Amino acid sequence: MPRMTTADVAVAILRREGVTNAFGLPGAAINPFYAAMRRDGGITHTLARHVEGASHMAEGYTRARAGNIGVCVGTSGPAGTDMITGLYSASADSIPILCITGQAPVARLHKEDFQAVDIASIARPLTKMAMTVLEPAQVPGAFQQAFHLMRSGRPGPVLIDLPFDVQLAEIDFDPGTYQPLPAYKPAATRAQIEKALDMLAQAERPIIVAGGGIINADAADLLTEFAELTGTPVVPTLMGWGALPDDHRLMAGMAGLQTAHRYGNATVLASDFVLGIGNRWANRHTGGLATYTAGRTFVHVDIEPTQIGRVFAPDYGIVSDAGAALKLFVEVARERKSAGRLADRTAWAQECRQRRATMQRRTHFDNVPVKPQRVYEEMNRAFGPETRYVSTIGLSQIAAAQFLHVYRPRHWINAGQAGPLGWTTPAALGVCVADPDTPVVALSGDYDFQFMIEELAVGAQFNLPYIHVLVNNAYLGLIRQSQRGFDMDYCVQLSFDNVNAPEVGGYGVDHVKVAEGLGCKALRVTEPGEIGPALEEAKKLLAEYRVPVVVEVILERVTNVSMGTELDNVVEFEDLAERREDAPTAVVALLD
Ligand SMILES: Cc1ncc(C[n+]2csc(CCOP(=O)(O)OP(=O)(O)O)c2C)c(N)n1
Ligand SMILES: [Mg+2]
Repeated sequence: MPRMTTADVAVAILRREGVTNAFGLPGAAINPFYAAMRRDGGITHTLARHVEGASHMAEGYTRARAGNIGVCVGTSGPAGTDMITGLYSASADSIPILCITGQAPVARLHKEDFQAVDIASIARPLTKMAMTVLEPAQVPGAFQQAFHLMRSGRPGPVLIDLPFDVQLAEIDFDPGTYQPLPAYKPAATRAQIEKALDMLAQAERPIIVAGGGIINADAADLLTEFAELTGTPVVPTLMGWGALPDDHRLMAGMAGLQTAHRYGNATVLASDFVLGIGNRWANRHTGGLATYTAGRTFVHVDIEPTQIGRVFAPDYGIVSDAGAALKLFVEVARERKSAGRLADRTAWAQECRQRRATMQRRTHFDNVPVKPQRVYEEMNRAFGPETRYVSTIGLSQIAAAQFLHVYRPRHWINAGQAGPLGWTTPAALGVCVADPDTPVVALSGDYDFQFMIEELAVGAQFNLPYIHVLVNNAYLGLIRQSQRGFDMDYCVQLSFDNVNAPEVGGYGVDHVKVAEGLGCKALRVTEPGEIGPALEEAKKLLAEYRVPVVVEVILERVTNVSMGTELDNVVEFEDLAERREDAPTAVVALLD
């Protein structure tokens, strides 16, 4: 039996579990683990500039590809606390990441040792397991259990904290016979699917609300097949966006208070039956529950039993992995179709499509300073269906969801629930590591961009090329808009006269200089007509230099983006599209 340090055991297990990449930064207390990674040589390590960045890189890495588990590594004390935000956003969006931290030696844990913090207790509410491994012989079991939990049921993150002496202790371990534990995924029964389909058959205007669970289960094709078989229009949630291509005839638009389409909300309100699959009735999707649920029957399919009924009581709940449920939905629907037992939904689907073709927001503005809507129109022209978008939060992200197009699962990568500012840059880098062959376009407001701007150097150092569209309004735009309710504009301005950069015209930070200083390429545009050419130029720079390329668009300072409090009370601030030229890149052409 080979005898090895538990740090070597941990690395051997990571390899056996399929890990090829890690994101992190070393410190003294995690050096034994780094030494083991070095000895092994099979894990590519990306050195973050901030440990929170490493945790978001791990999230981006997981979110980009089915089956991936991002690993982030840091030392004891502040490294673990820095990664707490990543654990939060991962757990909130059901994303597995494994966070590994160093720790003070076991005998000194209670002595207020240098950088000794009880990270497992801090991480516990945000993880499926958070464990300081005190016994060396427990290390194999801890890692084996970590992978089992991350993959089972509702996916989520795990933290394993390794005291310095535990990492160095030797145990007997045979990597050759190590076997990952099977993941537990509950599956719907045929009787349950039959019942749900019976309920759907009773409806006249059914829709499917497709959540991120479908993406997690890698079941987008099954969703599409089921929607097509039954002719049911699909409303993806923000986390499910891309499960059905935006140009699919049954794509009915997104619903919600912010990241939503007018036609998506109208279709939800017109429906009489909602089949939610792998979704969690997020409050910014539902808005007020009375409006959302009135007059509708609900079936809710979710992998986590305690999610059923958490937000409101559905008429029927099924505990199942989204993929397993959809497989049966397709099977039974196919049988019913060949028996002539499926209702014809053509008229209802056509009605939804008609809404899509008539209820559009205007994107074409020629104003200087640029209106944000125009940026997305230009992005739609410049970036094709192969593009993967990464964004976090703010007016920038909300408008992106309203105006951009997403055609494939995992091509809208967003920290949907937690929305931690600064997430975009490191997450985009993690996405680039996971899939270097697909073009990545990140989108940030100026504040999100400034939060973890140092991570751009990681992209330059490790040649992780992507385009970062930066929409600069020199404002905490979303918060400025929400302060209208308090009749104030307080502590939300990012503008100042930059003594080194009068050319930024009072917008404060010179992002171009900072990005260049960090080893990236950067362009700034101020006119709407310059956006398209700048995006094309960015593609060239990216191909030539293989580093992140920032395209900053100077926006008008104040724009209010459509949002509201209820699905039937979303406030529009701009003229709506009336002619094709008003929304020239809309997927469904506006009916004249
Ligand atoms: C860590 C953190 N603090 C505060 C917030 C609240 N918040 C949400 S959006 C936003 C402003 C974002 O500004 P910017 O990135 O410039 O985007 P804009 O809304 O201007 O497009 C703030 C402060 C947050 N999401 N995360
Ligand atoms: Mg801003």
